[in-house]
Order: sequence, then C-alpha cells, then structure tokens
Amino acid sequence: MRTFLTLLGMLLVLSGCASPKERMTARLSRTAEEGKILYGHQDDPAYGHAWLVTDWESDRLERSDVKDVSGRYPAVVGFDLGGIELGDSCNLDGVPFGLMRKATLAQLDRGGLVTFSWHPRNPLTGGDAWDISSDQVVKAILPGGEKHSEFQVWLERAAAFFASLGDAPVIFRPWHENLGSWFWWGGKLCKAEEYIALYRYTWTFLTQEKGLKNLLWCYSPNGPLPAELFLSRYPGDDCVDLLGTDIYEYPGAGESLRAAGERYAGEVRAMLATLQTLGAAHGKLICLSETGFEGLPDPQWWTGVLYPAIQGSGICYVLTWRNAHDKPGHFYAPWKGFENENDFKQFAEKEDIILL
Ligand code: BMA
Repeated sequence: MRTFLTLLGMLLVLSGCASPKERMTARLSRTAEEGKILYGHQDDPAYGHAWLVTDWESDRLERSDVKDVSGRYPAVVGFDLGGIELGDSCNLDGVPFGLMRKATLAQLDRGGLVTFSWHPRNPLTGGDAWDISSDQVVKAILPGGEKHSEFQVWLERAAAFFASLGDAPVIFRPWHENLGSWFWWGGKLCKAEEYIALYRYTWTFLTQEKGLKNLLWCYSPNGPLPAELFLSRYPGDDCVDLLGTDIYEYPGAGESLRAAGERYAGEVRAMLATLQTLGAAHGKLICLSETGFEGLPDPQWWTGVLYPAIQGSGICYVLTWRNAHDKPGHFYAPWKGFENENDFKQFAEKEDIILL
C-alpha cells in the first residue's frame, strides 16, 4: 500500500500538480522506503541547555544544541501550541509564537520538517492540560456542550496560527498520548466515541471550515500498546496521515540502566512493528513522535539503545523531547560539553539517520 502511495506521490510530484502537503508526504514516504530516519528535537531553535533566544525578531535563530554537538541541525523540529488557545503570545514553556513561525519557515527552507503538538489548558476547569479532575471536559467542548463555543474560539486561534504559515506543510498531532490518563482528553477521562468526535471535530474545523490544506495529521497515542488498543480510539483514515507513538525510557525502582535500556528498546521495537503493520494496512506513514531518556544517564543511549530500537523500523522520523533552558536536568538531547556527546555524534553519523 505504501509503495503504491509513494508511486502515486512521485507521479503527482513529477507532473507538477502536487500540493505542498502531497510533496512533503511523498518525500517522507521515500525517506521511509529508503530505510532512512529523520532525527528531530523539540524546541531546538528556541532554547537549549542553559541558553535561550531572548529577541527572536532580530535573532537569526541559528543556535541549536544538536548543531553545537554534531555540526548539523535536526531534520525535524517540534513545537508546542499550548497557550495559543488563550491568545497568549508565548506558549506554556515561554516560546513566542512569532519565533515558532519564523523558525518553522526557516526549517522548511533548510529542507527540514516541523511538527506541532498541543498542550492546551483545561477548558472546563481553567487548569492546565494535566488537570484530570473532571471526566466531563471532552463532552463539554463537543457540539451541544456547555463549553463548545469557547472551544471553537480556541480552535480559531490555533487555525489562525497555521494559516499564518501560508502554504508551508507541517505535521499537527493534536490530542496525543490519549490512551494514558494524564491529560484531560486521556483514556479514563472520556469515552472512545467522545475522543474520536473531538479529533474529528478538530480536523473538520481546521481543514473544512478554515480550509487548512497543508497539515499532515498525526495520531499518536502513548505506547507501547497492542494494535487493538491503538485502534480503539483511532479517528479514521480520512483524518490521519501519520501513525505515531510516544514512548520514553523510565528505569523502574532498582532497575539497572542496562535492563531499562533493553526493556525500552524492546517496547519501541514491538510498538513500531505494530505501527508498520497498521501503516501498511491503512496506507499511512509511521513515526516515533516523541521519545527520550531524561538527562541521558546512559552513556551509550544513542548508539546502544535508541539506534538498535529504530533501525529498519520503517519510521520516517524520530523526535526527542526538549532541552529546558531553566531546568538543568530536563534535557533529552546532548549539548556542547555534555560528557557523552560523542555517542550522539556517532548516532548522527549513521548512514540511515538524517540531520541537516
Ligand atoms: C513536558 C515537560 C514540561 C513541558 C511540557 C510541554 O513533557 O517538558 O516541562 O511544559 O512537556 O512542552
């Protein structure tokens, strides 16, 4: 199925009739078919370990922890829209939306890819995305619900941001990690049909009502999960372009680094094999939409754990989470001077791992 899509994509691209979204899709299909994987890092141009862009309008946005270490930029940059729903000028981690727009266009010019997640506030309680005090939130924002018109305003604001990117093709993966129960749209916080209605409403609003044709939609539950569970809240082939999953390494109490690494790698491999089967059956690209090991305590995490877990998996990209500028231990990519930076360099130099 994917080969067919790649051929179709190539034909469209060759005929000059392809849209920016179709060209990006064809490029990602080709990447995956060649067994190559784009490497990505969340918030990479906005800040890194102990540094932060303070004047994004005059800054050239050329700094990057990944580039400082490897000499190249990540092929994928991730950003989060959390806060856009309130009309804020910066997201929940202090990243200006103006910077995101500028960096997104620069990343695409460079030949890269950009993906957006969204940790919106809780529209019923006013709390944050992690406020799981009510299981009525999704119901309240769907059509007929008491917060529906407010939610439409939230979607308007997200749509206006995407519209401001012009025809730039970017990935959007709303309502992620939805089979865990740590966000208000999580597994125990709404019924399957409510979740599906939420995803589909978001898709319809942005693509049909607002006419946004350049979004590549990613459905990315937390993993690992069996296929049946993954599909239990799948919004439908018509509103999904990529199947993703978020999986992190967390050592259990008393678990050695080696055992934790083996367990994580096994979970990633199994989940990506599931995605590969589902991707082939549904004609979708697949990706490891978020991953990492906070603080990188394993000196060989990149070459010894992550690489063997994703090599040959058929994913088109992998994205590691952010390097907070203000929380010294909260980082998922190395920075210049980090003791194990060589391991990342070796990973970045693998023939099948793409940086820019
Ligand atoms: C989490 C942490 C938080 C952050 C959130 C959204 O995983 O990194 O500090 O606010 O993602 O980016």
